[in-house]
Order: sequence, then structure tokens, then C-alpha cells
Amino acid sequence: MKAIIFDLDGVLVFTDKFHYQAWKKMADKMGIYFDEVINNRLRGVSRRESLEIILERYEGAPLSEKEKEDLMEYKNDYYKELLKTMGPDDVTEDTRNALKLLREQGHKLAIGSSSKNTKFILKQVAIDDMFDAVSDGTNITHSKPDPEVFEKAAQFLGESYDNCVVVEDAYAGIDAAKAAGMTAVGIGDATSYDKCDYKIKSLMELTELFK
Ligand code: B16
Ligand code: MG
Repeated sequence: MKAIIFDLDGVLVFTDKFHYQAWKKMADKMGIYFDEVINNRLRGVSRRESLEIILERYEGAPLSEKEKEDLMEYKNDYYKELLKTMGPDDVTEDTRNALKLLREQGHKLAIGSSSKNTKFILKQVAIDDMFDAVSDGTNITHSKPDPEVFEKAAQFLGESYDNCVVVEDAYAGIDAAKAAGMTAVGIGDATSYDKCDYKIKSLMELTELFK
């Protein structure tokens, strides 16, 4: 039996549009140009690194550490307001059924997400009881492509890295999985990345791949 570690945003739920709206609000306040192309570069990247990417377009006086903290808080407060509009319907039937079936097949399931809002999101969409472990932005010091978030997930599960499968939508997440010596399954955007061991269109395919 395998331990299957799921990335959250872009795999189980789709919060891209909320990240975009919240970063856009912050960028507009600061007079910084921001668009969906820049937003795509933030996928799987930590909040702090996301801010630095957005600030590449900032032309004002240098910002202090405190000002940067305030900007991240401003963004996250609005992002959390948007997350409150999510509910159980924001997880597809396919995803719900796949998680249920994988558990019935005897696999251990975990989350490996860069997001510090992971537990809040899992509760909002009512899948918080489907996982044996949650490793997220609150328990790591290095974000993807560093393997730490997935290594911690494996440690929480008590599994060896080579028995773990990671399901990811971001190139940085596939790199992180391979750096940990895990099997990397790409979905969504990551299916165009040649480092994936497997590429899937739907999570239900996992129940066949790892029967
Ligand atoms: P937060 P994942 C990532 O989640 C998102 O893809 C990325 O866009 C975001 O910046 C990051 O979480 C941090 O999120 O601000 O909520 O801590 O794809 O690793 O599940
Ligand atoms: Mg993701």
C-alpha cells in the first residue's frame, strides 16, 4: 500500500482566483502592475516569495520588513474573507469519490501544501476528516521546490519516502517530490512537465495506478 500525499491548491481545490483577487487588491493599493500571467508564477510558491515576485514591479522607496509583513497580512485578510465563500460543493464528486476509494484500498492519505491556510480550507470544503496527516506552510521553513513539506508529511505518516506518491499541479511541487525520492504524479499544469513519473487527468485514475 502506498502513502499518497496531495498538494491542495490546484489539486483538491481551486483557490487561484481568490489568490489573484487578493494580491490584485494589494498591488492596486501600492500602484504595482499585476496580472494573471504574474499570478501564474505564484502557484505552489510561499506567501513570502509571492510577495517578492509581485514587488519586482514596485518602483517606490525600499520597503521595511514591517511594511512587507503588513502587506502580506492585508492580502491574507482579504484572501480569508474570499475563502469563507467556499463550501463542500467546491470539491468535485470525482475528488471526493477518489479519496474515499483510495482509503478503502488501504492507502494512507496526507496533505503536502505550501499554504498556511490549509486547515481552514480543508474545514471549509469539509474534507478535513479524509487525511491521516497534514503537512503545510505552518510546519516548514523551506518551500517547494525544497522537499521539506513532503518529507514532513511522510514523517507524520511514519512512511519511508520511497513508498510515497505525490500528486501535484505545480512544476515546483514535482521538483520537490523528486528531490524527496518520491513518485511524482502530475495533474493540471504539471502534465506538461517531463519530470512527472505519471500524468493524470482525474484523481480517480490513482485508484487504478496504485491498486
Ligand atoms: P498561503 P499549494 C500554495 O498552495 C498556493 O499554490 C500558492 O499560490 C500560495 O502562495 C501558497 O500556497 C501559500 O498560501 O498564503 O495560503 O499560505 O499549491 O502548495 O497547496
Ligand atoms: Mg498547487
